[in-house]
Amino acid sequence: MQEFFQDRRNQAMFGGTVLFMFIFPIYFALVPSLVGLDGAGASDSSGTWEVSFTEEMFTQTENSQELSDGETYESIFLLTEEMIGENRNVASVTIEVSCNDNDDVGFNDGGSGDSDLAGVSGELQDQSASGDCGGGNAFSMTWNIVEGYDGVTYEAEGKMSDITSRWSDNESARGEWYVGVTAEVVDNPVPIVGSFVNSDDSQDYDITWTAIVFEVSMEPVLNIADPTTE
Ligand SMILES: [Ca+2]
Ligand SMILES: [Ca+2]
Repeated sequence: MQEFFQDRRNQAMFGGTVLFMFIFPIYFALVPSLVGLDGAGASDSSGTWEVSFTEEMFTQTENSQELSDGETYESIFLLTEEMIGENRNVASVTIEVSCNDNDDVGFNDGGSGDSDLAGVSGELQDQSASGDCGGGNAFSMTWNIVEGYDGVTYEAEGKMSDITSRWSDNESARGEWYVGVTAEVVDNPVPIVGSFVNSDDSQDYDITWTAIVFEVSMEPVLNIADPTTE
């Protein structure tokens, strides 16, 4: 061992090795924070960001079958944590109800809906709506979970964590969405010319649930001065 250290070249090598043993761990510990890749650094990075959204739409369609006047069809839409995913948020949930009253003369049937969100997380307000069976939408209800969400890419200045929380659904909208669809059936007293059948005692309703789920992405905007304009 003594002979080893008497050689100046070996001493230098040993010194270099010891130096790198210290420098490398320090270097690799520093690099992530220098380029903003470590956890805390990334979520708190300030700067100018291009904020964009990737959407997924979940839909559920069903038909109530024929309902008599005053009868209620119970429509349930399940929005689970598994569907939403860890890094995604719920933008909105919509129910659309349409009906086409072609059983008698004129579109005189209608329908109404009442929600019950007792099985849904968050502080969401129940809604009621109603409308006529003209063939199109009789009525619809929309719950905007993240206010102001439109899915449009924009630029923002600030911390990543602030932008992320701006678009958070705060874990709401998960669970069992319920709307009772109640039929209003009207038998038109005016007979159909040339027909013996003119009795309307039922109506069916097409129901479509739509949930929009999104993920936020942020890309740094590099403000490099354009040399040609100077
Ligand atoms: Ca009718
Ligand atoms: Ca009808």
